[in-house]
Amino acid sequence: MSTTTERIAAGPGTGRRRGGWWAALAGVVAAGAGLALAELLAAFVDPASSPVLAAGAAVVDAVPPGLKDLAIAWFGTADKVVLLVSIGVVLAAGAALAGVLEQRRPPAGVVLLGAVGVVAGVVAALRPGATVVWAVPSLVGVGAAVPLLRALVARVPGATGSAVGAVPGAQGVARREFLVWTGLSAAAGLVALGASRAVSAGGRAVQAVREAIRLPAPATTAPPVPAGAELDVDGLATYLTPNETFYRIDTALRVPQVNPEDWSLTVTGLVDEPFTITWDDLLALPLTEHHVTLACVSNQVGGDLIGNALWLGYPVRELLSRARPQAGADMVLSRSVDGFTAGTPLEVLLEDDRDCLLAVGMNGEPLPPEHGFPARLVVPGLYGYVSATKWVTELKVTRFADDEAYWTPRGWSALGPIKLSSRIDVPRPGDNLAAGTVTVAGVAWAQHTGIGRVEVRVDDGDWVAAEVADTVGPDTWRQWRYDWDAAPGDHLVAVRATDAGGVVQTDAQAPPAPDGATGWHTIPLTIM
Ligand SMILES: Nc1nc2c(c(=O)[nH]1)N[C@H]1C(S)=C(S)[C@@H](COP(=O)(O)O)O[C@H]1N2
Ligand SMILES: [Mo]
Repeated sequence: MSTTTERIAAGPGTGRRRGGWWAALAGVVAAGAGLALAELLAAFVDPASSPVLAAGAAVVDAVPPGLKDLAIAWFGTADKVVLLVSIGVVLAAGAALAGVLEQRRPPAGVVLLGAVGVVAGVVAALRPGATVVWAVPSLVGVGAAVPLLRALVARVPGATGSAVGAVPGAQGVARREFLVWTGLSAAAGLVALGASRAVSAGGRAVQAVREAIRLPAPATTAPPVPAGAELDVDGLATYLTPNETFYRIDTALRVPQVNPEDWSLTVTGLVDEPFTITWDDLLALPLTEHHVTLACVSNQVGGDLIGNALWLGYPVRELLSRARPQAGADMVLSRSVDGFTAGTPLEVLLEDDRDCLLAVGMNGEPLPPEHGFPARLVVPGLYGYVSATKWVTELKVTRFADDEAYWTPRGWSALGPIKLSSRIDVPRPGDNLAAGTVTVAGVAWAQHTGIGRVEVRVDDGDWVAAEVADTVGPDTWRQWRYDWDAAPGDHLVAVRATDAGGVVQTDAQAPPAPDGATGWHTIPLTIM
């Protein structure tokens, strides 16, 4: 055991210190090779059984609602990348620590590595939809990493207690042997990683199936989008949002790859006639087309977690009627392959004049994988977290008193009707604007009720009516514009909407949690 004086004496650049860096490198390489092996096995077991993805998913599920909002506010849709990179940094630091510990206080490094591996295995096996087999990639990975760590640390050059390095004059040989071992281990890890990529070609197979799909023509077509729905203002959100730029929000770190051939939807729970339909059954049914503006409850005032698309699908109402819900039921818990659930009021789904769809198409093509391929729910008027389950495989008719959806115990309201809102898209704060006519434009939405009026206010002036564009119906947003005669100076421009029922958008400011943000979108503009 080293004494304090010895440790102080061993300053920067000494053998001991260098041994520490080598040991850290040994830790990173051993853990990395083990992880790569785990990834390779996970590609066979289930991609979501990968220790990194399983741990990441567990972190996502455990994150308190306030933090989720912050993550979305700071990183937007990049929050997942940020999470995965953070996990990588923590893992690398932990692995380096394990290397150093194993060198200085054996078997502390092995114990640390082993414990992390076992915990990862347990976490993976406890994921929704997981089986005990999901623990295998983590356990085998750590099973390989532990002896590798011992072997590499034993070859750390120049370290006290190191078998080879202790012999004076043998430093060069020792270093070479260590580097050969670490190099080979790292190479093996990279090969395993490459192989895991090749094996998870399952994702590409689903992609190919998706591209080959020709969706049937709708039995009930949507009304054509009127020419007057598009005001053609530069920088204004288009009436229809292209799939490529449609916002994406979900808890999935890796987009679930669901092959329609293996997919089915089961209607179950408090029903007289539970049943299951396959992909072919679904496509053989008369499908309906409908434009719906989807919105996320996490959207801030003025935010962009909202988009409008043409959906193609089968009315959920028909599916439910066929199953014949029992008296007392008041909720449908829809479940995704990835374990996510949403709780939707049964009566909303049964309404005759509300086109709630089990959707298979989005803007004329099969759902993109990240938007729920092969099937998802779309409910006009409700936030996505209580209605829009992607990769949906089960509709369980139940009661709010008996079942809770994913976000409910995480601080979000069980009920989530979309709040009347409006947004300014142009100009942007900071734009160079000259005095004279400045076009202010944006969108306003009150799904399923419809927008009646949009007004703009500059500074402390009066509210003045904006021009409101056409729409296909009440379930989508509407564009609006106002040609403002702008005078030089600093100004605050605000917008507010009134719904088709005469309700005026509130100026009371509320944050997204627990049931949606409110307040008037107000932006500062400087006119030169
Ligand atoms: N399986 C699954 N479906 C989900 C979610 C999820 O996390 N997992 N998030 C919901 C939320 S919060 C929203 S706002 C919408 C977003 O749908 P989009 O990503 O297609 O825009 O999907 C909903 N469906
Ligand atoms: Mo959402």
